[in-house]
Amino acid sequence: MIALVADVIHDPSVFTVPNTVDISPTMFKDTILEAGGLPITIPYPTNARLIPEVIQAYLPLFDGLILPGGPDVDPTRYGEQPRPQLQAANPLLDAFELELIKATYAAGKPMFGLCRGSHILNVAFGGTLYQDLETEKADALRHLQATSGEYPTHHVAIVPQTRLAKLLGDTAYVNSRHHQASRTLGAGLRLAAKAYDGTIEAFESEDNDLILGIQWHPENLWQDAPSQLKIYADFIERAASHRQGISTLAAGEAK
Ligand SMILES: [Mn+2]
Repeated sequence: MIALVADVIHDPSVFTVPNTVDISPTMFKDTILEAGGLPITIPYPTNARLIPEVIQAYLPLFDGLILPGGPDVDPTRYGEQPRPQLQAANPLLDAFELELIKATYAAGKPMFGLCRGSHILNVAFGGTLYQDLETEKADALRHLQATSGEYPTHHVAIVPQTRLAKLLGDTAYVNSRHHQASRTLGAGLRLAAKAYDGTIEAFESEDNDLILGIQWHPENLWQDAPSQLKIYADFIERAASHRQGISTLAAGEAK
């Protein structure tokens, strides 16, 4: 069972106040199923005081956790004040995911963060972010692609000897729908891929196989580039292995 954190969005078709819905994008459901997993969406409680007990109740239900894309992370979470280009954050989602990441890691269950999900994962381990790549990083490529998101628009160089390199080889052609990025990596995380402007595009845990963060969206790429599905399949295999008490430290052994 793979848990997917739900985001909350405004929905004008809902005739109540607040008129919001808890959602996870359909492509995650379809990709998890395609890669051999079973998805379950977990919404955060609107009452923040319920977060700890809700997380403890969720934990035994899943084997792996996916942190999907979403709003900007509140920069005060990584020691910065908000710059003008920062977009709306969701402080409740930040609070829920940060606590969920710590609890999931302590429980020894694999986590997979995509886009914002990789940012919150990095911040949870003490990493920092670019609040806005275009204005904060010199000579940045276009990472917020104008082309429809199922098309790849830039290449990434994958670091040899990483778990990701075993899945994809030394390069990948990826989509790019982010205006933020990881700037420095948190404790225990190592670089796994970068764009040609140096932007961190993937990272993974150094001493175990529990963490993978990716800046692109394989769930929109595997239909035309089947190797991208391996990223999900590998994550789901690791989740199953840990459930059975088998630690697959392949990434650590490769060093
Ligand atoms: Mn990118």
